[in-house]
Amino acid sequence: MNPSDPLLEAVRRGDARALARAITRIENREAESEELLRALFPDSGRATLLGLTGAPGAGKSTLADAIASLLRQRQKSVGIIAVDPTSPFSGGAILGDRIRMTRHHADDGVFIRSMATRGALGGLAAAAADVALLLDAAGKDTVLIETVGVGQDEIDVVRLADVTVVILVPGMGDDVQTIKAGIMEIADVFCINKADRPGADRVENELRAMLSIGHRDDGWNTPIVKTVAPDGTGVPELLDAAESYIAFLRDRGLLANKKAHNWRQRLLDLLRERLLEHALAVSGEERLSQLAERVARRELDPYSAVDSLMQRTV
Ligand SMILES: Nc1nc2c(ncn2[C@@H]2O[C@H](COP(=O)(O)OP(=O)(O)OP(=O)(O)O)[C@@H](O)[C@H]2O)c(=O)[nH]1
Ligand SMILES: [Mg+2]
Repeated sequence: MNPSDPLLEAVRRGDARALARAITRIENREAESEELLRALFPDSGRATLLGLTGAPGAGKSTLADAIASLLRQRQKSVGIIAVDPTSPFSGGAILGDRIRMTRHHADDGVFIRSMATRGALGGLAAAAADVALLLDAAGKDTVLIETVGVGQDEIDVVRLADVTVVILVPGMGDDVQTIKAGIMEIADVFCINKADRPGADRVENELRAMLSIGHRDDGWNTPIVKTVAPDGTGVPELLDAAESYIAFLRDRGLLANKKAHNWRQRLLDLLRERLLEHALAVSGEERLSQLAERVARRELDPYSAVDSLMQRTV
């Protein structure tokens, strides 16, 4: 890509329309998007990536909004990526995102984008990671990545964050015991949102009991912060807790390790995607379909079918 390409220049300036256009390219997996990201890579690496995950309706969007407002007061620019693997809609606003888009819409310092498409190969987590890189290169100081915490997809999404906040709420049936182990393990900070509702103290006690049993490998004591997102109560403390974790990692020289660990995962994802693309390009979709039909007719076992696809590839 030409270094003086107007789109590249506009993205670097943080121009919202250029960002929207670039993200659409990433989502549609257009060939130029890779060139764009390659060219922008040297500009990235400065933003703090903050993951927010929790059950549907836990208040992720409202919290992201409140955090963005606080960061804006501190003259920081913000990108928000709302990733919803359960929604078939994309390319604009989903659900509550419309509301905050109007709230921050006059402010160039906040860029918000919802993502829901699943690429044929690679998937949503990879696309979200590319968008985070883009916003980072566009000069956003903090990139908030909001995702519904229900399955592997969202665990993949938050894995790209420097710090992950897991949001719980009182009385939604997601008692601490019933929360998926995978989600609990990725929490660097716990947020009990809707603390204005009864039962917040109970959730806190259960969490404390749970945290007192296990210890993290990195020695971090996972803090618990109570918030009421709509009026911003507890949001400064939540941001402090997230920033403390990053400082903790940095002070111990662990931040570079964590980033390398995350990149290792990304590289594996990219490799998987490239190899698959290559294999399918070499063998052809038709050959794949033929083999699938033969397996379905029990003429061929699936392992031999894959072997045959591999042999053509290498
Ligand atoms: N009482 C109370 N309501 C809250 C609080 N935070 C959010 N809400 C409300 O909870 C509802 C869901 O909030 P969202 O921010 O849309 O939640 P979300 O987690 O982004 O939801 P999805 O994106 O649909 O998964 C909204 O009606 C909010 O106004 C809170 O601290 N207290
Ligand atoms: Mg939301």
